[in-house]
Amino acid sequence: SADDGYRLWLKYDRIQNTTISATYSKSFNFIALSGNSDILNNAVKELQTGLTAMLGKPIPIVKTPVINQGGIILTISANGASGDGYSIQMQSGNTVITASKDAGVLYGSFALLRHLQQHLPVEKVVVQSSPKIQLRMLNHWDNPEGPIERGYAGSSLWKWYELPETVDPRYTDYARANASIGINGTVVNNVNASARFLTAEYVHKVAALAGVFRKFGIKTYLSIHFAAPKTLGGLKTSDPLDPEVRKWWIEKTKEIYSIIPDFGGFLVKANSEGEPGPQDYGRTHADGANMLAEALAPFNGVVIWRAFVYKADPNADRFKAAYDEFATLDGKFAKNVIVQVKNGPIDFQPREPFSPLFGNMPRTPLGMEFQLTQEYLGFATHWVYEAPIFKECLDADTYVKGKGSTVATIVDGSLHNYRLTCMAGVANTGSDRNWTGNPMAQANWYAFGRLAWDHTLSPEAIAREWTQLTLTTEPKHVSAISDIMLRSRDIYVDYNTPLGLSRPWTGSHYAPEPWQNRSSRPDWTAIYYHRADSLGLGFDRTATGSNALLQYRPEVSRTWLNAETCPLPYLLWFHHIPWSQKLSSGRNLWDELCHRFYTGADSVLWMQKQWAGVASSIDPAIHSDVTGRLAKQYNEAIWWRDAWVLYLQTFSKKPIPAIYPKPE
Ligand code: GCW
Repeated sequence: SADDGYRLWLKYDRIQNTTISATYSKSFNFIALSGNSDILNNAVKELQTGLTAMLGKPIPIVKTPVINQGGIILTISANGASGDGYSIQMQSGNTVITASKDAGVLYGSFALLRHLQQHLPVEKVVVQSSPKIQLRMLNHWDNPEGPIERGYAGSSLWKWYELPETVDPRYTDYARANASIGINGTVVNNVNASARFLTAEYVHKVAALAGVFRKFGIKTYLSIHFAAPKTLGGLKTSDPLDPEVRKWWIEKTKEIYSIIPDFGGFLVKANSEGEPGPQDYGRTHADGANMLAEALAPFNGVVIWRAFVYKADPNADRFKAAYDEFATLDGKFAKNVIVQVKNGPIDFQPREPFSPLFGNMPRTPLGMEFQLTQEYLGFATHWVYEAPIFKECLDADTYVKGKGSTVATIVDGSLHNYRLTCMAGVANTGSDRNWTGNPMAQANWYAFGRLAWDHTLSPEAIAREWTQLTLTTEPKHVSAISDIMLRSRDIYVDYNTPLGLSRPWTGSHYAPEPWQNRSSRPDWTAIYYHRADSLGLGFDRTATGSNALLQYRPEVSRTWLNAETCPLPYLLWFHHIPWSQKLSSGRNLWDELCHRFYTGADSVLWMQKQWAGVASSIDPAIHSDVTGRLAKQYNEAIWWRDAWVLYLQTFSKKPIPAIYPKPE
C-alpha cells in the first residue's frame, strides 16, 4: 500500500521471513500486566498493536498468564532501573520488562518493539538502559495563529481554535512517537512568545494537550512572554525585582498548576532579538530567571532560560556574546533554573564550533539546544541527516577539567554534578501528513530522541536502526541508505558553507545571497559573517581580530589559533585567509573553495544514484517523493555553488579552475 509516512518508525510491518516470524510467534503469546495506569495501559496497547501487526496473530493482554511461558511480563519494581530506565530480561521462557516507574515500562516496551522491528534474535534483547539526560524535550516554535517559525512541514499540529473541546487524535500519535524515542517533555509554543498563552483561555487549551501527553510520560511546558505582567496583567512594569510583578508571576503560576497539575515549567527567550527581558529594567538574566524560579519552585517546576543573545553592534563579534553575558552569572541562578545553550556560538549553522559556554558555567546546569528543523539546512527540500551534527558537538572536548571533558559530559551533568540535565530539539514537525515535510527528516527527530537518551550511540547505528524501522530491512539497501545519510551533512556543507565559511544572514535563511548587505541591523548582513574582501575571506577571531578564541581553554584554541594547524572545516570561522594562501590540502584557498563547491554539488548526483538503487524495497510513494526532492536539491546545490563562486570571484579575481564546468 502507498505509505504516506504518517506512521513514522512505528510501522510494524508484517514480518515476511517465516523463520523469524515463527520464533517470534512462539515467544509472544500473551502480554501480562498486573498494574493499572494510563501509561502502563499505553505500553501494553503498543506491544499488542505492534506484535499483532508484525506476526499477524492476535495476542491477548492478561492479568496473570494462563500458561507460564512464551509471553511478555511487565512489572514495576523498586529494584528496577532508576529514574526512567528499564531492564529487559529473559526469565523462565518469558520476556520480562522491569522498571521502577510506569514510564520506564513504556520505554522498555518500545525498546522491545524496536528490537523486533529489526528482526533481531529474541534472546539478544537482554538489556538494562537508563537515560543519560533527565529532560529530553522538543521545543516547538509554533505561533497561536498556526504558522511555525522556521517550520517547513505545514502549520502547527495544535489546533488552538478547536481546543479544548476537540482533541485531535493526532496528538496521541505525536505523543506515542515521542515516547517511543524517550522524549519526556514538550514546549508547545514559540520562544518568541505570545502573552496569550498565559490567559486562562489558552491554559485550558494547553491542559487538553497535556492530558494526552501525560499518558505517555510527557510533561508540557510553555514559552513565556517576559513582559506579560504589563501586557496581560495591566501592571506598570515587568521589572523582576518589583514585588507586584513577582506576585503576579506567583499567582499566574498557581493558576497554571491548578489547571495542569504536572506542568513542567517555563522556557524563556529574553533580551534577544527584540524580545523583552530583565535588562529592560537594568536587571540581569539571573534576576529574571530567579523570579520565575521562585514562582515555580513550590511545584517542582523548572525555568529553562535561553542563552541565545547578541547585540546589534557592528564592532562586536556575535560569536562572543552569549559567553560575555552569561559566564559571569555562574552561581547566581536559583536551583531550578537551567540555562539552555544553542549548538553553536552564532546560530545553528551547518557546521559551527561548540559554544564556549560549555564548561564555563560549572555551577549552573547548562542544557543543550539542537535544531531539528532545517533552518540553515535547506528546509524540507535538502536531505541532511543531523545526527553527525549533534554528535560532533557532544563529542567535542572542552578540556575544562582536562582531557575527556566533552560537551556531553557537561550536558549530562557528570562533569560538574548538575542537579538538572536537559537536551532540547527545536521540532521539525508540522501538520503535513508525514509530519516533517521531507520523509527523510523524520530521521532527525528520531536521532535526537535516541541521542538525548544515550549520547554514546553512533550516528551510524541510529541511521541503520531508523532505516530498518521506517524504510526497509533489506540489508544492502539499509547500508546504501545509511551511507547517504552519513555523508549528507558534509555534502551539504561543501556546497553551502565550506571551510567554516559562515552563512550569510538573509531574510528567509534559504537562498544564497552572500551579497545581501542591506538590513535593519548591521549584524544581519552577509558581509558581517563572511568578511570577503580583496585580500581574502573569513572572520579573524584570533588576537589580531575579535579574539573570541580566548573564550576556549588553551588546549582547544591552540590548534584553532594557528591558521596552519586549524582543521579545514573550521578555518574561516577563525581566520581571514588570503586568496592565494596554500592550505593543508595542497590547494590555495580559492582553488579549495572551488573544489568544495563543485564536488559538493556533484555529490548530490551520487545521492540520487544511491537512492535510485534502493527503489525496489521502498514504498513507491515515499521513494518518488524523495526522488523529487533530491532533483530539486541538486538544482539548488548548483545554485548555491554558482552564487558563491561568482560572488567571491569579484574579490579573488581568480579564474575557476578549468576542470570544472562554467557556472550556469
Ligand atoms: O536564528 C534565529 C531564528 C529565529 C529564532 C531565533 C531564536 C525563534 O532565525 O527565527 O526565533 O533564532 O532561536 O530565538
